[in-house]
Amino acid sequence: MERTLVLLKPDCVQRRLMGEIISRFETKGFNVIAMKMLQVTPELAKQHYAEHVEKPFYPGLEEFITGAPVVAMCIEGLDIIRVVRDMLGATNGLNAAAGTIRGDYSSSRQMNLVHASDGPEAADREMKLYFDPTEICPYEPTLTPWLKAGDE
Ligand code: FUP
Repeated sequence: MERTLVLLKPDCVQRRLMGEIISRFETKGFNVIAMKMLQVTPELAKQHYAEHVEKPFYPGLEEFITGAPVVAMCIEGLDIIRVVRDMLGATNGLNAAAGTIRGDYSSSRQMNLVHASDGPEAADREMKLYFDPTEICPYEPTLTPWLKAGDE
């Protein structure tokens, strides 16, 4: 089992797409094990996007990500980091394949609705940025035997 950090960005909240997108992860079979709404501060934005802080597009990105509430989620499942990135699609919604979240709902590079960690180290770092360990609520879903064979 693997965990990843998903952020429903301000455009997702403002466009009333939260339920639709959470539903994609739930119907895929992933476990939501932590979730909260918060307003990202400029300080948190700089930590989250540390690798982009010096880039020319960063000021606009910070203005966007701090401009309305976000929903942070920790979700759990097999190979979840890769699978969720695949479910999101390419960064720019105009390039994202049809059927992916960004491909279906976004026409923007900045307003691409959802963030998800891009590897195990990022997932670990980002989960700690948004959640205290006491806020993570793992559980065994009763439908596990109907999601995959026992030897998978
Ligand atoms: P992703 O891993 O798909 O979330 O994308 P990146 O880590 O490459 O970029 C982080 C965020 O910066 C993306 F959500 C979009 C935004 N971005 C811009 O706003 N302008 C750019 O030129 C590049 C990225």
